[in-house]
Amino acid sequence: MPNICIHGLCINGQGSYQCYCKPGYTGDSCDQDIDECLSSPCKNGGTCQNLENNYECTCIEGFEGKDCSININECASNPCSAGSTCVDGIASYKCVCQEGLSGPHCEINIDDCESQPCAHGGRCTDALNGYACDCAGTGYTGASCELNIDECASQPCRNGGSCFDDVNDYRCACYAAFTGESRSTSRLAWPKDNNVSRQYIYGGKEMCCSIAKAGQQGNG
Ligand SMILES: [Ca+2]
Ligand SMILES: [Ca+2]
Ligand SMILES: [Ca+2]
Repeated sequence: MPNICIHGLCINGQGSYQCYCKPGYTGDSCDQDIDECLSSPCKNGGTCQNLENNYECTCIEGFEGKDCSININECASNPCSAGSTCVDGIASYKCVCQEGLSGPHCEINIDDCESQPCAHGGRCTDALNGYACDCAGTGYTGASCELNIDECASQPCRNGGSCFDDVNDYRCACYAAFTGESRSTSRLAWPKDNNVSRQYIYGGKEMCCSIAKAGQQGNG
């Protein structure tokens, strides 16, 4: 006798029979495979394959799971440099860099010295989203070497001499009776004071500190 219930169990009755189908089959003779793909169980563009009492999804790139409902976290491997923010996408990721960094993985430290921010010949050292200026020897100070140091602050001109600030230097206007060691011999570089009691001397330290010897005063 042929099997009347192809994928099921046949129960004999009074002049009749009843088929009880195995899971996944239907029909009077349990001959029809139920298509589990009809309910579209595969999400996010996955492809469904009908199986016996089951289905199988083939996911597109970037998704996983029985129903392709899991967006794979491409940020899990921490592809962006430290301090940057990784934004997960579909089969992709994007790095949002902190200030001062650039590049696909925020791996490039932007050269903040490129704009030459250190004035007056100060030496620039790049940092993260900033720079440091070494103003040594320039006669200037400040974050960008923008401030002319007041060399008169220490009041180097003695005996009533007037101090004039210069770059990395100062000059004193001395009364004629006084002079001092001078780095520069260019006394002529400065106009003679109409008040003949003073002469300008360029450079030097401890200016106007001593009484000029005969022959040293009033030249020029
Ligand atoms: Ca993803
Ligand atoms: Ca930088
Ligand atoms: Ca100065």
